[in-house]
Amino acid sequence: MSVFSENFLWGGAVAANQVEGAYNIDGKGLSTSDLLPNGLFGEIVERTDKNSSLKDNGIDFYNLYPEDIKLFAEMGFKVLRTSIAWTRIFPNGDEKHPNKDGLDFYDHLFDEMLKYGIQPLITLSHFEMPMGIINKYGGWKNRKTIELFENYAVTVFDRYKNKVKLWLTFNEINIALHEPFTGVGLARNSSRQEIFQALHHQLVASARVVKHCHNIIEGSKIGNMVAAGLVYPLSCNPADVVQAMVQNREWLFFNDVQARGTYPSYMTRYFTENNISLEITEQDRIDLAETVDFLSFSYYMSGCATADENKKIQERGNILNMVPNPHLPASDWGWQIDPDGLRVLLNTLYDLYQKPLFIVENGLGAKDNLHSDGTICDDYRIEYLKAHIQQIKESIKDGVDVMGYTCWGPIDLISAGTAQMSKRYGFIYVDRTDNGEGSLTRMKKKSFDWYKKVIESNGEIL
Ligand code: BGP
Repeated sequence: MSVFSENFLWGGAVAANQVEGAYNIDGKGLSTSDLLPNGLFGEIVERTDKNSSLKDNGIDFYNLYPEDIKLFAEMGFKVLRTSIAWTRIFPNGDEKHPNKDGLDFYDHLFDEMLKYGIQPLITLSHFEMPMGIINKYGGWKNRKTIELFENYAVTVFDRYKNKVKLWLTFNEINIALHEPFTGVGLARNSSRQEIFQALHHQLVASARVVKHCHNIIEGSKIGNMVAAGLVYPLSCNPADVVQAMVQNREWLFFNDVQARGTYPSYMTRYFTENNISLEITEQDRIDLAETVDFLSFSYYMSGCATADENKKIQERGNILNMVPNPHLPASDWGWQIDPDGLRVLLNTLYDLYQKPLFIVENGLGAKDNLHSDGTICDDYRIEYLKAHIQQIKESIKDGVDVMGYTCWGPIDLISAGTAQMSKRYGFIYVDRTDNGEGSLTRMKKKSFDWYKKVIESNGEIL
């Protein structure tokens, strides 16, 4: 018998802005992602016909999704995580009526998944919001954005209530602390006061939407999503241990609010010491009490924390700045690989919140070699995923309730951080280069059959 439950949700995860392309087709409006041709940390550019980006066409999932979903089905996916581009439904964010073409597109997409028995797991906002809301209302710093987001969420809940039962509110909600433009639609030089107020609005919006989801969709489950920035103390010096505790709270705090329904007490101290004073209404407090059904997170790597200023060599990782761990190897992009960290993380989250956990992103971004005979031997990817799934197993044995695992990028896509095609995560290779050349042909990598077996054996054969 497998350690994984019979209905364990195996699958993969992508996001609209990294696969769909069709950035201005069928009435779609401009989103924050369309202004970041070089990725999350690149320059914010004004959108003109001249400054195109790889994301404009992505991997053309907008047109090729039937082929891709067929391949996911062949691997045996039980679930596929993707997002709805808010700007396909409300191009500027504040229209009275939704865009019919946008709604139709997702109807067809979800039908295609359901045809193969693949459950959609849908993120409402994955690194994109309408530029219309930023230009007119100032993004999430304005309370009005809560209402606009609710209206969008209610529209899609109503529309897809018979097709989509699993939802996530905001992708990596903690990104705003590192990249406020993508996170909350604010300028990069915004103050902590402004960012935390915007985040407060986002947390209230998330809680309100959780309530709508429960009311509108029978049998629904909705979770939050945080980038897990797990750090260990760089040494056993107690000062490093304290520093690690403080740094871990920077991302745990979001789980506290979304799973427990109130701000944790340590944030009171943080706000006071940093002269941050949030406007929180009585109604906000009531709204926040509606908590998520499960916690979800992305996990790619861990890092270290130190109190020693000289050792704080900040290396830019995923979205989080961490001190490198001398015991761990790293990916081609310098992300340190730590399967054991996943067990630490799952146990920590379960001990703290006792809610089911869903690993909705995990994977290895690597350069792949396409051989002349059309094969791609991505043993390094298999090794990475195998080691991580092994640690999920250990966690389940520890008693942790894990609902599912959707590894990141089951098909090659445009990377979020650097907007590159060459940073490949997929079991399926896509013929496209960083220059935008290529036929977009899909090809199975060695890992394709491997993952198929993992799912077939419910995690027994790794
Ligand atoms: C997370 C994002 C994803 C994804 C992933 C990998 O932060 O939620 O959108 O892209 O990281 O990052 P990258 O694409 O930069 O390799």
